[in-house]
Amino acid sequence: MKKALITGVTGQDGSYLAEFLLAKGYEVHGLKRRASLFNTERIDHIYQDPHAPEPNFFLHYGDLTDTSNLTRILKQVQPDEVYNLGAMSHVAVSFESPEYTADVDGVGTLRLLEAIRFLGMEKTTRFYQASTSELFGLVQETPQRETTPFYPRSPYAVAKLYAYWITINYREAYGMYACNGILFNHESPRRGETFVTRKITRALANIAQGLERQLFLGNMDALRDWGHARDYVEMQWLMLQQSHAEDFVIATGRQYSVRHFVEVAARELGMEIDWQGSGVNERGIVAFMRGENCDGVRVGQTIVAVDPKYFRPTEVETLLGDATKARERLGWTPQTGFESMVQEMVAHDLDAARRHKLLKSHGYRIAISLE
Ligand code: NDP
Ligand code: GDR
Repeated sequence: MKKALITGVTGQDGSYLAEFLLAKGYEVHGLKRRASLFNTERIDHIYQDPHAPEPNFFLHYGDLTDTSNLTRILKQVQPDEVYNLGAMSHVAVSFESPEYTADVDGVGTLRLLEAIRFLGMEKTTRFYQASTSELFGLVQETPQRETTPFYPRSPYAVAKLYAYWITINYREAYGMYACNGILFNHESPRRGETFVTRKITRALANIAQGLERQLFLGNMDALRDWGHARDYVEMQWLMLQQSHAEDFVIATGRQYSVRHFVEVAARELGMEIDWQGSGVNERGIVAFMRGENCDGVRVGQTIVAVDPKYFRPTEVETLLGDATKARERLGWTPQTGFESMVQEMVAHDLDAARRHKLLKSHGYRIAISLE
């Protein structure tokens, strides 16, 4: 039985990857952070009581800022594969906490690699680094592929640039099987609530059900290449199953604006949006509605508005990936298209909004943050 260690197992990708590896018969170990509230919601459905007979999913308290703890867990688990998905992953927040982001996302990767080497596991443990399309930043070529020059535009992207190169350096210096997956944005119903796609599907579902009035967004012209997280974790695994380590771009090859995402999600809920104004005065107004999914709004209601507080000091305006190498060498193609992904996210958040509405109607107070 192969053993895998996943940092960031409580995150979106970590939860899908853990499911995927368990289904492949792996023994899966995950690093989770201590928090004052439970932070395992995304993996509760696969949690196993360690006292159960023959458990194959284990959680270890740890943090990418703590070398001794990473070394101890690696020594104890002796994983065949390490997936480094843990990160302070929010681009906008990285401008608020740049030093912490560098420590976790940049130096954290070094800590893991160095612990593997220090323990003498560099020839037996394969390493996956969660690299990102944010490395391309101010894009130098379209579409972006493995050879496109990088131009990071945030403390997050700069920290990930360090992680990208230190992964390659350990591969070249010590012969480690270590590789970078340069993944473009990928989403799902498990996406963190403050990333733009989930923020939109969650807020529009709440608005449609009459639980909230308006969604405030930043740059609606930003263009992204959005795939489904479930498809992308399979590629993370595939990258570690090759005869030698290489880096791969993973993307759908299609891009849409944030505004278009709003339109598709609204339509899914039965609302057509009429855009009025531009820049910070831009408004999305309900032009037409149908069906019971949106009986909490009325025609003429402004449901989307721009709040400049969501603009970033330096923005990544456009990203579009070319995953030809992954298609040809890994035989990988994404299964879920853009529209089905939005549908799945909206259905999930509409269901949650209905449950909240029911609770509210029975006198329960519910807190909904639309940040
Ligand atoms: P999430 O934000 O959903 O998950 C991040 C995970 O990292 C969480 O489990 C989080 O723990 C954990 N984490 C945060 N800080 C630390 C720390 N100091 N020590 C240990 N663990 C920590 O991200 P995603 O699942 O979306 O992304 C996974 C990885 O892929 C990240 O590295 C991200 O930067 C990268 N990436 C993501 C893309 C995407 O579109 N989703 C695209 C390209 C790259 P907790 O739950 O306690 O907060
Ligand atoms: P991104 O994702 O920065 O691409 O990083 P995010 O969803 O945060 O932003 C995408 C684009 O939407 C614009 N935007 C807003 N973004 C947020 N979060 N909130 C808003 O209100 C809003 N309004 C407009 C942003 O300006 C941006 O242009 C994600 C993360 O998962 C990273 O960890 C990962 O590396 C990259 O994707 C690839």
